[in-house]
Amino acid sequence: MSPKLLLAADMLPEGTTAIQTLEALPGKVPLIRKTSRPPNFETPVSFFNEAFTPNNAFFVRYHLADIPEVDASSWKLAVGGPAAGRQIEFTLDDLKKNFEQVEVAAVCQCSGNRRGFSEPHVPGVEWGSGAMGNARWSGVRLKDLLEKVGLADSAIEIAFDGADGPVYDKTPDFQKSIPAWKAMEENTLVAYEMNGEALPHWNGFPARLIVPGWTGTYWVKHLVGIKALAEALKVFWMNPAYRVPRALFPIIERFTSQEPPHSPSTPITEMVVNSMITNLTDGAETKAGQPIDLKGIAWDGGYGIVEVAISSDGGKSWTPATLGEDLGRFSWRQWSHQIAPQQQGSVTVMVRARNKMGQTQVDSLLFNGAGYQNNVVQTLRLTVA
Ligand SMILES: Nc1nc2c(c(=O)[nH]1)N[C@H]1C(S)=C(S)[C@@H](COP(=O)(O)O)O[C@H]1N2
Ligand SMILES: [Mo]
Repeated sequence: MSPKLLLAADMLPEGTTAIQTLEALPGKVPLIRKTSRPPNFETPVSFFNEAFTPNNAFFVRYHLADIPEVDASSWKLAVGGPAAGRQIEFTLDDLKKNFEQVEVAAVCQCSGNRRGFSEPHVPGVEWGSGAMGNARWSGVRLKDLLEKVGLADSAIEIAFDGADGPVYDKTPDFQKSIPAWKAMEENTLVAYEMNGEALPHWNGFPARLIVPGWTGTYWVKHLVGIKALAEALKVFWMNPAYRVPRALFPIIERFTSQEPPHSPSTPITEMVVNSMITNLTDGAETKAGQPIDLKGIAWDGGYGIVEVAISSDGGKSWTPATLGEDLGRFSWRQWSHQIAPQQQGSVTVMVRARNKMGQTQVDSLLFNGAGYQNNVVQTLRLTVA
C-alpha cells in the first residue's frame, strides 16, 4: 500500500476548519495554514517520518503580527536586568567567537498541539498534530551568558523579549520567563543554528531560546533582551496565558515563582509523554494476510522513552514496538512495528508510549480550557480488503 500525503488535519472534527490550505511562506515548503496574520502554519505529518524535521518544513507559530526582518550585522542581544551584576550587549559574532558552541537535539512542540481535537472545542489556533518538530539546535549555553553578566543570588526568574511586537497598542508584547534554575541548566541554549544551518527567519533568526523538554511557548524567537529578575515576571503571556489547572498534569518541573498563593493554575512547563503513527493515516487500506509496517515517533519532557506499545485489536492486547536509535533524551524517538491483519473488515491500531518516570498516555482527554497537553492515545482505523 502507498501511504498518501498525511495531512495532520485530516482527522480534525468536522467544522473545525472548513478547508485545509497548504501555503508556502517565503523559504518554506507548503505548510498547513491556520492563520495568516499572525502566521501560524503546521507541518504535514508525513515530514515526521524523518528523525529531524527539515528547516523549510518546520512549523511556524506567532502571537503577534509585527515581525521584523532582523539584520544580523546590526543585531544585538542585551543581557542584564535588575538581578544581574551588569548589562552586556552581545553581537552575533561575540556569541560565535567568544563562547563554546554546543548542540542539543530537541522537540519543539506548541502547548496547543492537537488543540483541534478538543471536545468540546476550545478557542485558539485549531492545531492538528503538526504544531511540533524535532531539530538539532546549536548555539551558546544561556548559563555562560548569565555568568558573564553575573547573576545575583536574588535572581529567581530570567525573562526574555523577542523583536516582534503587537500591531495594536493594546495587545501585550510577547515576553516570557523561566525559573533561574532552568536557565542555568546545561541544555538551555541561545541557539543561532538549526540542523546545521542559520535559523530560518520564521523560526527566530538570528537567535532564539531553546528550553529542551518544555513546551514551545518559552522558546522565544528573534531574541533581543534577557533580564535576570528578583521577582516573578508579571505579563499577560505568563498569567493568565499558558497556564493549566494546578493538579491536572503530572508536572515534575514546577515553576513555583509563578504560582501565587491559592492560584488555581500553574504555568505549563514540561511536555507530557506522547506518541504517534507517522506513515499511515486514518482510513488507510490494506489487504488481508499482508504485513504492514507501522512507523512513528514518541517523545516526552526529557526523561526518555522506554517503551512504545502497539495494539491492533482496539486496545485489548499490546505488543512492544522496536525502538530506533536514541538521539538524546530531548529528541523524539523513532519506532517501528509490523502487523498482519488476517481478516477482512477493519482493524483499530493504537500506539502508547511510556517514559523513564513511568508516565504514560491517557485514554481520554484531560480537558482544559486552553486545549493544552493533548496526549490521548492515537487510534487509527485501517480498512482490510
Ligand atoms: N518572538 C516570539 N517567540 C515565540 C513566539 C512568538 O509569538 N514570538 N511563540 C512561541 C510559541 S507559543 C511557540 S509554540 C514557538 C514556536 O516555534 P516555531 O515558530 O519556531 O515553530 O515559538 C515561541 N517563541
Ligand atoms: Mo505555542
